[in-house]
Amino acid sequence: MLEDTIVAVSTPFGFSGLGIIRLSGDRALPIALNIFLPKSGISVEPHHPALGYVYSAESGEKLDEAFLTYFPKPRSYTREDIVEISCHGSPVVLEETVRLCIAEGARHADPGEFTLRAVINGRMDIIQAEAVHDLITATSLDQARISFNQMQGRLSRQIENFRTRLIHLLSRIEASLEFPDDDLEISVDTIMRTLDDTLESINHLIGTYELGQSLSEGTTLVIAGTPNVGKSTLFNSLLERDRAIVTPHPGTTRDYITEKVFIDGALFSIIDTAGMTDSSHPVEKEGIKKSIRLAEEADGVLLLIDLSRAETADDLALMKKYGQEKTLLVLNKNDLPFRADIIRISEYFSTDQIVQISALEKRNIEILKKKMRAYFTVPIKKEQEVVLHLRQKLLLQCIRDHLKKAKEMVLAGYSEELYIEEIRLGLPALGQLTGNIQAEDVFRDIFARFCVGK
Ligand SMILES: Nc1nc2c(ncn2[C@@H]2O[C@H](COP(=O)(O)OP(=O)(O)OP(=O)(O)O)[C@@H](O)[C@H]2O)c(=O)[nH]1
Ligand SMILES: [Mg+2]
Repeated sequence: MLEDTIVAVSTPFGFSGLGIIRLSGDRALPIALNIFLPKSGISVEPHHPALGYVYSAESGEKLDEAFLTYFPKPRSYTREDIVEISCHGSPVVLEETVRLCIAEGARHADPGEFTLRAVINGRMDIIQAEAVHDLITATSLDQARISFNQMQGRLSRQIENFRTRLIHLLSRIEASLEFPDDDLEISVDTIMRTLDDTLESINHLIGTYELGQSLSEGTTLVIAGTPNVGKSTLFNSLLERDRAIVTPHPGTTRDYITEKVFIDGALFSIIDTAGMTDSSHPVEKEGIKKSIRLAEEADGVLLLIDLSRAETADDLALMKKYGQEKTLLVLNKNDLPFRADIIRISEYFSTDQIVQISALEKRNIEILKKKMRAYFTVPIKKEQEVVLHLRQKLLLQCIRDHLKKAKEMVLAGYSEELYIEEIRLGLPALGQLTGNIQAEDVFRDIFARFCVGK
């Protein structure tokens, strides 16, 4: 499969100023020069864009004015010869240019095939390849930063470090078994320390997965409260558009609505719910059940109270229920005269959990947003490593389970042969993390999730 030269459009489909076509493989340059006429003659200097025309040899017709850049192997993304043709971003022109390349002997690339080649040719490992995908699809700057660092190989080095540490441990134990008289004995303390240190680092990485998920999926917040307190009005204010129906009648929202929104660079998934009250209406009842379940599962709750009316038993019950860490108390309708007893309703919350707003007049919405950012999102340290993929987490859990078992065996006084076997069983999982194994099928499976052109 690596013998043929592949081609694809590398920029997204659509009308744009520029669109790039990429060829990779031994015949990348000859194929490109059959469909491209450099203005300066026939020579193309590596790494220097050459201006010219895309043209059809069949009809002799010029199709577009474009730049061609040649990246000879091995200093290219795939470590093969690469040619990039930068045309105008017209889908018709780009597709025709690809067709011309195919007519000259190139093959249309499969999804992710450029990156697959980069991995197979040793330019990057699987974690780095996944990071390329993550960087492109990042939904926040934090996620882009983490992906960039992983693309540069930081997480891969950490995984490689675990592997080297364990292989070193195994070889020391084996040497002590094989040459018992040569003073090579390794103490149980040293074995336990290595296992403990490695386990601690692996557990720490596994623990970051949840943070990774909240970065890519967004922090889920439920807007909860009794009917008519202004939940849907707040939902619309946070989204800055009229998404949910608002009426003066209690019980307007029956089913929940979810929307994603960026607040100060962080992604939130906000859910507007049915007002929680003791309703006997079957539809309302069902909606309320859902609201309660969503609030339990969410990362946080914005509990809304209407300041313009005296607090009800339902309001107080909700405050009691949600007066805990993951809730902000939002006192709404502060444009109207207050009828609620603020001291009484604030009882279950600390002052930094409370904010007064008018969802209708958009008062203090910015303050609420700042509080949401500070209260519900974890600041990411610059150097922090975060596991972003379930695949990575599952493999880390696999190695962790083997190391834990090995540790228990050491403590229970099992023979060295038995517990080193247990450690050895965990090593393939570390290999699979970076792709430090020759399993092309595993690679293909992973890269099939990518888009064409990457
Ligand atoms: N004066 C004032 N009125 C508001 C404010 N927020 C909402 N309202 C009004 O309160 C009424 C109910 O608003 P909604 O947003 O539908 O309330 P809700 O909590 O979603 O109601 P349900 O879906 O029925 O549970 C509407 O008439 C809104 O215009 C506010 O800050 N000030
Ligand atoms: Mg509503």
